[in-house]
Amino acid sequence: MHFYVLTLFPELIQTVVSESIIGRAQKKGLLSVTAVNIRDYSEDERHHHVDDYPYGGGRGMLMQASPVVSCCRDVLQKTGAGTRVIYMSPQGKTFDEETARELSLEENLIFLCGHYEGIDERAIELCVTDEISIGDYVLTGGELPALVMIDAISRLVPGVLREGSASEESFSGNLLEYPQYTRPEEFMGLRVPEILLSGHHENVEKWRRKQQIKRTYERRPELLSGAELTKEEKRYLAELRKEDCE
Ligand code: 4FV
Repeated sequence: MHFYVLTLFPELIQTVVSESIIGRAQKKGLLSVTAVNIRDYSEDERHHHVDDYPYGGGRGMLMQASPVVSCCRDVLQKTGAGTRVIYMSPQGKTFDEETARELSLEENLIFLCGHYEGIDERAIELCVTDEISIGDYVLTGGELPALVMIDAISRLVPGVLREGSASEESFSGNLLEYPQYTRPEEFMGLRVPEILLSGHHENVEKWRRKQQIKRTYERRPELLSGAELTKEEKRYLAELRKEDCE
């Protein structure tokens, strides 16, 4: 899988993706991340300007359409015209695990990182296939959102994580993850739940599912509608709801 990040801060991207799991995955040839500097496509030979004042007034500066479109089209030459071009912005569809799974099936992905107050709308019309937001807050640039998405997508690429570890976790099956413990058995007076020391795998599995249902019910009840629960688990959820009403 190949990621292309169109940005005014290529070093920021290279620094982060050369470390840890993504760094190792690149060394193993499982994926690649290429940062492309939009400033290299500025029409302004002398100062390489890429921003200008917004028509109609208003605060801040905007990225000009020309360097963005030239940069994007140059990368599309390499990846092919059908490549998805993702623009990170608060106006986009909110990113989630399902979107990460969908995008992890692509061969190439292009991320367009805005800066200043954003990008001239015409560049978005001409280049962007998907506008995605990582949350309802405003950042100084699209680089961190692009890195968040590359991280979430990369760990779903076969071979990047130890086999199977991506399958039983938060949002897989629409439930939050169960609490986890490691040595020592007692820490500052707090003990690991006995069930986890029992070695009785089936009971451990049951306990973990109950913990997932309880946590999801307490913290993200809206997720439960999409969760597949057994009859016994539905009874347990009903008990939780009943306790709540008492
Ligand atoms: C953002 C978000 C975000 C807006 C203007 C970059 C900034 C600046 N991107 N999810 N939230 N982008 O705040 O994706 O250009």
